[in-house]
Amino acid sequence: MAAFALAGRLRAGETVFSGWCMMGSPIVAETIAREGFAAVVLDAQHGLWDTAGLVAGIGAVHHAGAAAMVRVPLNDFALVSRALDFGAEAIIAPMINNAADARQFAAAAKYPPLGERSFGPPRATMLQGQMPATEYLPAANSGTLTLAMIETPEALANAEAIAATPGIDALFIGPYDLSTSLSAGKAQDINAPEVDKAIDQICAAALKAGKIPGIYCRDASRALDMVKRGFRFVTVGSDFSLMRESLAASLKTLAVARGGSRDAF
Ligand code: 3PY
Ligand code: MG
Repeated sequence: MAAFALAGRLRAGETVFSGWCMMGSPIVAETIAREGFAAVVLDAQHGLWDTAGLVAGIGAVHHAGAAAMVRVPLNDFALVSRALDFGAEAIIAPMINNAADARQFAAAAKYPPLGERSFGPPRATMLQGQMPATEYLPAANSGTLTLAMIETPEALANAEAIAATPGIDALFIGPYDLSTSLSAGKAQDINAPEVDKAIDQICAAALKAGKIPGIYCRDASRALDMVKRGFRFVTVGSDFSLMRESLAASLKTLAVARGGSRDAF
């Protein structure tokens, strides 16, 4: 795999689809990568990843030919630098609500003069083909990506300022939190008109700043719709949801064949 391939493709204007892994298992992450996704997000916010799992999972995804990305927990800016040192090629940070949050995120992810990332990436340089430190240092700021999640009314109001923050490479919409917060906790409806309008507004804010618009999608058909609306980094399903849907479909087939009973397969 070419060095920093994911950033290269997205910065060149390509559209990239990514898998999403919550189970905290390197083999599950690798399986998603081997099916052919260009990237796999290891979700350490709501998923089950611990530190050792992330190190192994990032290597497994990389060796399967895909870019490993990590979603860090809320406000865990220490893990931003650490996951990049482990070899993640992109970091997704949840609930980036304003330009100050965006600056904190960029500071952890980018080396000076853009940020304050501390230098020490032996695993990342190994995964990038034993790249010497003297090559990694000047290449890493553009070779790795920061995706700021827009998930609240405050973030929506500040989307242009967040996108314009130096060191932020992409806006990434979390439609479920966005719908929850826009409805003040009354609903989780990602198709509600106010959510739909916000989605277009956030996409436009990213494009205006010359940044990458990204969004989380539950399935492939919604992912394709979002690409038509201008998104270029689009995640498709998650290991939990895909596994449950596939198991439910198998059980339904068995139940139909057995006259409607779901007992004792
Ligand atoms: C959201 O929709 O809120 C997300 O964070 C997607 O993972
Ligand atoms: Mg969220």
